[in-house]
Amino acid sequence: MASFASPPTPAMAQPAAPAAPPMSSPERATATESSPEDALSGESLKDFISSLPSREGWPQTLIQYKGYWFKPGMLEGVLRTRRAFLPRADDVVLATQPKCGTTWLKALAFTVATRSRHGLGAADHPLLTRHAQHLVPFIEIPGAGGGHVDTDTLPSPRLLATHMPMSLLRPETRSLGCRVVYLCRDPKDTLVSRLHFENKLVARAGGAGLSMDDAYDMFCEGFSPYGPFWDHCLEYWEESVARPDTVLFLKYEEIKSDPARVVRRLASFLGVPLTEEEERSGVAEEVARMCSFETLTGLEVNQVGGVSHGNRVHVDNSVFYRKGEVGDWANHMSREMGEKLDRIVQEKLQGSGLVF
Ligand code: PAP
Repeated sequence: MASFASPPTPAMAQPAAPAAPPMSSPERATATESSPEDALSGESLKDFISSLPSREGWPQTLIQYKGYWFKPGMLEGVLRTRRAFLPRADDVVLATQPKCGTTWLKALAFTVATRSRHGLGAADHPLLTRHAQHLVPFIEIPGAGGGHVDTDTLPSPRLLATHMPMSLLRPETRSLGCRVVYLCRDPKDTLVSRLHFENKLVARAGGAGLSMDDAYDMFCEGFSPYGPFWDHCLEYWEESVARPDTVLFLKYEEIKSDPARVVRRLASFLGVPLTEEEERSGVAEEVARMCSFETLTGLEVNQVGGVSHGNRVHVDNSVFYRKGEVGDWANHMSREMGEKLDRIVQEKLQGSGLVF
């Protein structure tokens, strides 16, 4: 396999923000299939988004499309991706629901995949000078890579990221056999992380934050950005069971408990398994150390600066690093709340084999 490249340092982008409004009936996608709206662009795309169901509660109005809830700007990106993004057979897509460890997975996958080009001890290793979020561009959020990244111009094989549900990825993702690494996380910790993230963005814009109780109720209803939480996980889980060669399913908690083991699994899945020599010299442990919360939060690039998404949202680099722990939910919600959310998720996943 050819070596994965780093995306170029991009120029700043200005993604547009559509308005939110009225209701129509939701429709659920069952697989990566095409829809008539995939052909829409410009004003007709905005009109289409305006015709979808919307709901208030989170700092931004969320719009429902094919059973999932999106911030308006994100949905525009999703639909633009459905229309214009061209998958390639050797793409690797890192898929997550927000706050499940995207930054960590990007750091790990990038470091493993590019180690022949970027030596692990190198003083100029990209992980030391660029935010991990900017090393692997999102396909539906072009402005999140530290500026605009045109994924069409990246050389193959591409390492890409998405928060999109499996059913909304371009149909070719499956038909071409693109590899997908999915990372999920205990829903209680995901919710706590989401709440802190939202409130940091709101505080920076001078607004009032959301309470844990309100966020919790909405999350339990399946109403959260890119939610319902359980549907998102379930789609990728089922795909990983049906096609284990093309979908690798990981949990945040398993990386926490044995990061070097996950590094080995990632390397094999990406087609660049660790050699005996690399095993002897502790490459898996070194990658895990380089990508650890402690190492990354100690780097200046992850403490200062940020990315502006047009004039609406400014995202500080540091906002992607908070505690990086398993079980922090217990500091923010009662045991009863935790148990109730566990029950809801268990019920939704019943019979699938996926458990948290
Ligand atoms: P995104 O989906 O919006 O891109 P994402 O990286 O998934 O963000 O979420 C950030 C969470 O991952 C934070 O969790 P917390 O709020 O519970 O602390 C962040 O701390 C955690 N995180 C980021 N990098 C690492 C890392 N290297 N190791 C462990 N956790 C990490």
